[in-house]
Amino acid sequence: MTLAAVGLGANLGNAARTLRDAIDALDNVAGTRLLRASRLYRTPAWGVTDQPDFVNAVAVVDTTLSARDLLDVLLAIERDAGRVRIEGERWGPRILDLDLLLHGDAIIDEPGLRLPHPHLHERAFALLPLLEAWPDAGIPGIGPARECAGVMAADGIEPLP
Ligand code: PH2
Ligand code: MG
Ligand code: MG
Repeated sequence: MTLAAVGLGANLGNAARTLRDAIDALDNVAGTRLLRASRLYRTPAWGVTDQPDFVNAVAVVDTTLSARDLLDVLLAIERDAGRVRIEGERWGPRILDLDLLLHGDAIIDEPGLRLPHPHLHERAFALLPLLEAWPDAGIPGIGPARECAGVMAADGIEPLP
């Protein structure tokens, strides 16, 4: 079994509802058990800032799936939620985004699969919920997630009521 962290995000449609449903879907994946989920957070858009706020969360699972197989499952859950990928589009608004943030201590750089997630250590919207669900999380090749979050502004990030 491997501990993996999944980042959830959405800023189109009923984002909170979509994230809750996606967390349920993760718990129903064969060979995968939901261990913990963070609260849902409202977060200002990062990267491309001219778009609606996001709702973000992190789920921690225990899984027998390889990183690649888990990624394929995440993409299928995104599609089921109505996500349509637009060619060349980066960091734009989305109905549901599921990112594999960590898969055990894997360091992988393959087409479509980079672990740890290449932006995890610089994104408060991912680090804060990760630390809530998994306070001791480590980012392979980088260090404790807590240390990354400690040096980062978290302006405007707040848990949903
Ligand atoms: N996802 C992005 C780009 N920017 N900003 C926030 N706050 N939350 C996200 O999930 C997010 C983002 C691309 O995946
Ligand atoms: Mg993403
Ligand atoms: Mg993604």
